[in-house]
Amino acid sequence: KPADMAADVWDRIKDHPCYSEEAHHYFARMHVAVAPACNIQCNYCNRKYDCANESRPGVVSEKLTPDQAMRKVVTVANEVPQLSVLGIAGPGDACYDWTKSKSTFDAISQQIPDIKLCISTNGLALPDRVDDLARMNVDHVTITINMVDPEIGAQIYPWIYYNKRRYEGIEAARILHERQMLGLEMLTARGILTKINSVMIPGINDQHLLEVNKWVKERGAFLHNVMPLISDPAHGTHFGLTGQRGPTPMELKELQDALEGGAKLMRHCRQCRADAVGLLGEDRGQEFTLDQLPETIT
Ligand code: CLF
Ligand code: SF4
Repeated sequence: KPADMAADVWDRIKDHPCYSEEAHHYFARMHVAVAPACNIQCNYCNRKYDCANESRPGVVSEKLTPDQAMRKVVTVANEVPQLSVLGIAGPGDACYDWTKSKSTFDAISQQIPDIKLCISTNGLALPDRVDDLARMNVDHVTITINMVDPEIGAQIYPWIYYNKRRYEGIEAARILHERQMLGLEMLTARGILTKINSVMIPGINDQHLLEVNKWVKERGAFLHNVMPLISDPAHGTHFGLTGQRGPTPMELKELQDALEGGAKLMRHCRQCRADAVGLLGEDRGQEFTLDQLPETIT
């Protein structure tokens, strides 16, 4: 246990592969892709990926119903002894279509009471879900926060859908920003551990992420994970089409080094798919596709 960490916090992260660098060598996570829809548009999204909210090569995740997700988790739990965390991280937003995420968590925690529940969101719907998350003992929440300045936000998010209407431009980014900060503060007030994912977009928010780091640290974020934009025109992302490039490994490392001393950094993220299974960096998802799952769980 790190010397500066409280014993109860260590207890809650020591078998979570994303929250503890040490744990990622020994413990596995799995994602169930039960969240198909999203309430915002990010210029880097192609709706195929997840916690990292990224676009990467590969096949589209198989979308699951809560019942299929439950069968998948029980099957994986029987075959992957290192499994400790179940996450909902896409391919859309896990807090938007709440019925699906909530019934998935309920069903799974009934079958496997000791599995840790984890969720990843863009934050827009988050404040409305915090009480449910606390009640379901979800102890790990990731919010993707790419800006704290709506002027910068407007270059990343063309629109959001909120309170039954569509907002665009700076107004949209301001609402998203306010909801993200509110959600983070509410989680911190309830003692839920939070991780902030930020996508580093050169020329748009790279230097600004120093500011983001300060804001989230002040609001109690447990970890800050800065990830490179992966923008490949072949995947049809907006940034791919406009020729926006991602950072070089050197640029990413320079920014991470500049962030040292602020909110604690995560440096071992592997930008997982919405249906990833296994240790970080290992993806056994293809071993557990729907056609390979048992019809019923006994
Ligand atoms: Fe999944 Fe995300 Fe939970 Fe981890 S992934 S919902 S916090 S269990 Fe982890 Fe993957 Fe990086 Fe995410 S390595 S993309 S940080
Ligand atoms: Fe895509 Fe995630 Fe952004 Fe929604 S929040 S548009 S799913 S990257």
